[in-house]
Order: sequence, then structure tokens, then C-alpha cells
Amino acid sequence: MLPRLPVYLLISLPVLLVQGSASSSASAPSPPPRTPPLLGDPTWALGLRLFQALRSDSSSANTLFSPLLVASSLGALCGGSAGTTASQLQDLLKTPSPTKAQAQTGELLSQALKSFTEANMTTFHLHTSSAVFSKQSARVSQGFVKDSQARFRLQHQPLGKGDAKADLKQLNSWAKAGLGGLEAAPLEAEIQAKAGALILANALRFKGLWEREFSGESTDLRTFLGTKYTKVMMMHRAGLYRQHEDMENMVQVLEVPLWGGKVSLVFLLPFHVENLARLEKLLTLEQLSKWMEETSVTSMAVSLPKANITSILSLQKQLAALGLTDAWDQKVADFSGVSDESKGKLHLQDVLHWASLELAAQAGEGETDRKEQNIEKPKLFYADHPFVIFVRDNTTGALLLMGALDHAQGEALHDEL
Ligand SMILES: *[C@@H]1O[C@H](CO)[C@@H](O)[C@H](O)[C@H]1NC(C)=O
Ligand SMILES: *[C@@H]1O[C@H](CO)[C@@H](O)[C@H](O)[C@H]1NC(C)=O
Ligand SMILES: CC(=O)N[C@H]1CO[C@H](CO)[C@@H](O)[C@@H]1O
Repeated sequence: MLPRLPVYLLISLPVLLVQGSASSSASAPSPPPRTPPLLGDPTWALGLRLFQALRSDSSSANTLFSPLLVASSLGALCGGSAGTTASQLQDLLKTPSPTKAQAQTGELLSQALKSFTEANMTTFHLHTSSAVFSKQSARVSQGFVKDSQARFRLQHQPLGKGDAKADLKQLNSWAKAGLGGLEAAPLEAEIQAKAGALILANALRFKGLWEREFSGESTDLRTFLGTKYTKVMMMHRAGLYRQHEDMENMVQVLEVPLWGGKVSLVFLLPFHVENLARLEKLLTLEQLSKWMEETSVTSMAVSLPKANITSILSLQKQLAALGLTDAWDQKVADFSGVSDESKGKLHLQDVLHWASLELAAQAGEGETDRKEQNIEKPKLFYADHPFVIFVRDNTTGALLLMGALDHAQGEALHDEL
């Protein structure tokens, strides 16, 4: 392991793609409109709490999940439950400052899911699947199946009659298909599904298409100063982006829109090379809202690693820690809306999540304003060390993905300094 050298010793300035004087510089950028506040949104509230719970396990490296998918699948399950099982599910979807009645949470999630999937292929490449698996359960109500599919894209899948190994194989091959054939590492957890077990599963693979391409000529091989030092391709682009530097907390916030402006990637990058523990302690909804509000359009030279963030998670432990306790217990779980023969049998076994996000250079295709922007004296955003990333839908405000890149895959760097 290399000593942690100050960052300025390890990087030299990137080559910037600045085509200033050549283009007529008339087009003044209009600052993008304000996005709905985070505080009233269940995807942000649940996403942040889950993120903290996942990251409190210090062995976690490269975390990624979709708060929107988790929230909407739990929302669907909530529709099939009653009693304290239902109220605990509702509590998970509560927001600190509800702008709408809690009863409308389902509607909010359903619309966000729809808005998100409609942007497939123009704004991003998306593969996604959600399912509730059931093991030898009593007849599952057709009303529940129809409603969860129509509103939350949650399909019902019976698990086969085989043993735990066969179940695991079925889940893994379902996930691979859901990820559009991605060769992800399989889930290795023990799944001991008893009769009546329900397993919620989400799979999502995402590759954003930028509003402006990170040009191939301006990529180069650099060192990513993650938990291990690796060689990665860095992509560079200069442009006008919303940015904020929090001097006190030493965090840089950057928003980069995807094609069409409907969805943005938001990066939180510590000023210096460090692991993300300090930054993660700062992450509250209030702090995030504040950061987002304080961003302003700035001339930026942005450098991002070409990288994949991939995560395979069981969220059972974390959801239990956040207050979902009854659903797992065969004796007390009440999923009477899923099946009317459920008493003493139907229970939630696990909540599984496969997610992958690719950072690549590509922009979207078609009509858009491709005029080069006139960038003078840009500020640097140089993401060669761990950062936190969000993907949010600007029309609904929903949080599509939340994650952290602690380590970028690449050739290990030997001691050559
Ligand atoms: C997005 O479009 C691609 C290509 O048509 C397709 O394979 C994929 O299933 C679509 N994703 C969703 C979520 O509809
Ligand atoms: C990310 O994953 C995709 C799909 O497997 C692959 O094509 C791409 O090369 C990967 N990128 C990096 C930088 O490893
Ligand atoms: C912040 C931002 O880019 N806003 C966009 C959100 O989406 C609408 C509808 O596509 C656009 O008109 C906004 O410009």
C-alpha cells in the first residue's frame, strides 16, 4: 500500500477540452429550473437511512442501490399487508416534512417509476426488474398481483419446489436477466426459504447518456486513489455546470445533467483524498437540500473515472434495524392482502438488490444544443478519489440511485513513485 500522499503530488493537471474562442459565444446558459424539495420525498428519506445503515458496516466497498425501486416494492407489499406489518412498512416510507398526505405515497412512487422508465434509451440505458418471489405459498391473490404489477412494476414469481440451492440459482438467473445479461457476481447468501416465504427482489442496471459527451480524445490513464490504488481511464470535459464548494465541510457538490435534462447525476467529492466515512456522517436530508440549493452555474473542468459501481445486497438486516420487524416473523406477519390463507405462514424472508451503474463518455442522440460552451478559468472537479453519487429525476424529484465509489476496478498500481 502506498502512503497517502497529498493529492497535488499525485496528479498533474488534466488536459482540458476547451474550445473557447473558435465558437461564437452568444448562447448564455439558462440556469436549470429548481427541482422539487427532497424533504417531502419518500425515496430520499428511505434512501438516506438505508445508505447510512449499509455504510455503517465498515467492510462495505462500492455501495449502490435504487431507493426508488426499494421504496416502490415495499409500497406494493404494504398494499398486501395489514396491522403492524402495514404500519411498519408505512413508517419506512414516511418523510420528515410530508408535503402530501401519506396515503398518496403510493401514487407518488408509482408516477416516479413511470416517469423514470419512460426515459429509457434517450436519457440512459436501463434494464430493470422487480419481483416478489413466493415459496410454496397459499394462492396469491390476483388482485394483489395485478395491482403491484400495474402500479409498481412488481411481478409475482413462484419459487420452484427445490431446495435452498435451487432457489438461489433461480434468483441469480432472474437477476442476470433483469440486468440485461450482465455477468454480475452471483449472490452468495444462504436463502433458506420455508413454505410461505416471500422474497422481494430488485435488479437495475443503468448507464447515463450525458448532455455533452466526454470526448474520447480527452481521456487518459490516471491513478484512482481508492481503497486500493488502480489505473483507470479518466474522462474530461469542460462546461457550465451547477457546482458548490462547501469550504467548512471540504466537500464539492456537482450536478451533471443527462441528455434532455430530465435526469441528473449529483456527485459529492471530498476536497482531499480520504475514505468516505467523514462525508457520510454529514449526510442528512437537510444538509443535502442545502447543498443542492447552494449550487450555482459555474465554469467547470470535470474529470470523472470510467468506472462501474456494482452492488449485490441483502437489505434484510438494515430494514429490520430501521424498524421493519414484524414482516419477517411467521407468527406475527400479516400479509392478508397477498393471500387470504396467509395467517401464520406468509412472511418476508429477504429483500435482495442487484444494481450496477456505468460511468462512460457517451452522450445522448438527437436534437439538442451542441454548441460548445465558452469556458473561461474553469474550476476543477477532479474525481480521482472516492465519492458519493446520486441519480435523480428532475421532474418528480425522485432518487433513482444512490451509491458510493470507494474503489475503481483497474490494474493495481505498483510502487513506482
Ligand atoms: C430499455 O430499452 C432497451 C432497448 O430497447 C430494452 O432492452 C430494455 O428492456 C428497456 N428497459 C426497460 C426498463 O424497459
Ligand atoms: C463497465 O461494465 C460494462 C458492462 O459490463 C463494460 O462494457 C465496461 O467496459 C465496464 N467499464 C469499465 C471501466 O470497467
Ligand atoms: C434541472 C433541469 O434540467 N430541469 C429539466 C427537468 O425536466 C424538464 C422536462 O423534461 C425540463 O424542461 C427541465 O429543463
